Amino acid sequence: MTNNYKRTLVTTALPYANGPVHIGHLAGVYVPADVYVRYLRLKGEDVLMIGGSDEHGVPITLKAKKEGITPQDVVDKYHGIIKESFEKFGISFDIYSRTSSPVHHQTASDFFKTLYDKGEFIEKTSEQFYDQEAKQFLADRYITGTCPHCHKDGAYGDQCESCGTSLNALDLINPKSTISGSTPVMKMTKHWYLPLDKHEPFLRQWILEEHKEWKTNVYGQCKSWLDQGLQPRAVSRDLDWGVPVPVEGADGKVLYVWFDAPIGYISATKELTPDWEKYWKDKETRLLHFIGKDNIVFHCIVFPSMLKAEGSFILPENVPANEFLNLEGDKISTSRNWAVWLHEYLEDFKDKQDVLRYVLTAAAPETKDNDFTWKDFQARNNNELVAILGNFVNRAVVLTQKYYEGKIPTAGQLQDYDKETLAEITAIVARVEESLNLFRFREALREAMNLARLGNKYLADMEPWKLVKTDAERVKTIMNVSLQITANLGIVCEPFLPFTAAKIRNMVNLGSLTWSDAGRTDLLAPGHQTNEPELLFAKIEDAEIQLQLDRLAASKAANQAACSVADPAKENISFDEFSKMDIRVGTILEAERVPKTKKLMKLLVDTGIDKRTVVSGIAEFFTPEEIIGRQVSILVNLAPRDLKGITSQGMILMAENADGKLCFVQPSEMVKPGSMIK
Ligand code: B3M
Ligand code: ZN
Repeated sequence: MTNNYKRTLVTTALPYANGPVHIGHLAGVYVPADVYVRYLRLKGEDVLMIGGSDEHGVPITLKAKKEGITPQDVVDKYHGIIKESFEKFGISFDIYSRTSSPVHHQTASDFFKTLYDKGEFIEKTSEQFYDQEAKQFLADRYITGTCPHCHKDGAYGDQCESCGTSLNALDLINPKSTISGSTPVMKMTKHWYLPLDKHEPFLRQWILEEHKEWKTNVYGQCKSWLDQGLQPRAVSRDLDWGVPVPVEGADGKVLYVWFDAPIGYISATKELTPDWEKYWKDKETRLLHFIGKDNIVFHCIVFPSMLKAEGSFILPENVPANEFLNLEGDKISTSRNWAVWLHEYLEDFKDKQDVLRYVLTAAAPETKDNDFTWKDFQARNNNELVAILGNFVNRAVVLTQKYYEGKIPTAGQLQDYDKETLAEITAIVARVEESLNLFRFREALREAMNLARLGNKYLADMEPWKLVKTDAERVKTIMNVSLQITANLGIVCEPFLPFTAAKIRNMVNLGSLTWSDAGRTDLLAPGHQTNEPELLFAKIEDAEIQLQLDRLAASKAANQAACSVADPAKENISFDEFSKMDIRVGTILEAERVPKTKKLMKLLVDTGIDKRTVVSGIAEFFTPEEIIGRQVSILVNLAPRDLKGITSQGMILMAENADGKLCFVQPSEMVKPGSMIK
């Protein structure tokens, strides 16, 4: 990391304004960014923290459709909710803007125009998915299908959320329109592409050689992208919501949301200060992007390529991306309502913002995915915040009130243990600082808590409440040392627990402290008046936790119910009737699509009895290649029928999954063709 920078610009991923924010957002991006920025501010550095809502793209228009309102209504509603949640949690943005702002539209439009004029795009007319029912091209999240990488269903046209891979819609297996559910057709359309391949040599040098210090998860993802080889990426879309493409012949086309969103960082800085260029165009500015792992490619490869192509901007110095936070062992999911929403948390745990900030930092998914559990939340509050930090500060301040009417006592002759304790304050502060500089926030928080542990142990060993009866002079020294630790906690806790740190500083009556004061052992002069103690943390009871667990259980139950509304049972039949059906295991030998149909596939099946032709309605779900050789269940004594001029002799048994996809009913192990199903 370069140390000779003059200022730092911290950007935080712009959340889509299509829903409220949850603990995953906070843990992955906003709490770590806020910790870091507060730390730099305490050091007196020139730093800006930029945030805002991402208000374009398909996530917004899909939500609008679902709620029956306009995209503008959607973003207005959620921008407000998101902004308020962040404010309440003390996320200290210098500006929290939005990409629907006029400044942003202008900035993004100009940026595109500059690249266009410089010949940095490739213009290409190609076939794209088109929904004939909805009469619309299917960009990004308007299309879903099976991921070509991890083979999970539900991947979007631009990204698979299961494996995090950024996708090209045309590579999806079994693509489906999310608007009408129909299988899309191909239609010609013109778009502009950023030739990432052209920037590959530069990116290799810049990331793989010059930024070996990036976090391993970030560096590794970049390397794997670069090793796979980069392709040109379309930066425009056929949509009516977004920043219009500012060139001739681009009616009905807008900038791709991932093209305009990162430019939002620039627009927001512009809105904030007329001096914005010094943050974006001066080599002595250190640009840092705080993001989650699903955004790595856009911030490390795509956006830097855009900035490089433009030519006048600096590039990020580091991208400290986090992995994902899970909730009670399961992936956080908006659609399944498997999340802890920030606005709901605040209703249940009023004034406990710092508790969540603490838990999310202590269990941050810094190097790997991590799990948030309510039990851990409770335990960390009760055993760490209450028992260690709260307890220590409370004892120090209460005893000072009791013995000295709140005035700092004068320390006498220091004993070895006092000296060691004071020296440890300085050492701990140095370690907190070292970890913060490396973006290791969990470690930094653990060290900060060690300061409270140090104080607790010191008080427990010294027992001033006993000693006061026999050696009141000695107690003055002990209390002085304890209070110096307390004052230091008022500084080192500030980045992590801003509300608590402010209370601590208020109790010891020290207003403006800076990071350079941390580690000092003379922060409180003898005779200095402290204030009445206030409670920092309260115990969280089992019942409060149970309430949260019950709420999650209700979510889970609702989801399961929604997924399994089974058809009612049919009328009973006799065994004789059942045994009339001759169902066998067969093997598919050949398969081909029936021309001019969407659904039908002609199969040649080895039934063990014979080899026969069956027409099956599975063409939307499988390619011929992938089903040849597969064992299936086939009703062989169904009367033959003609379908599109082909005689179908039997029926392949299929089951439908939750997404409406048909799946084969197969024996659990290979059996010989002709085996009866009975
Ligand atoms: N809105 C994706 C997300 O919320 C996107 C981030 C934009 S950052 C420029 O994960
Ligand atoms: Zn995938």
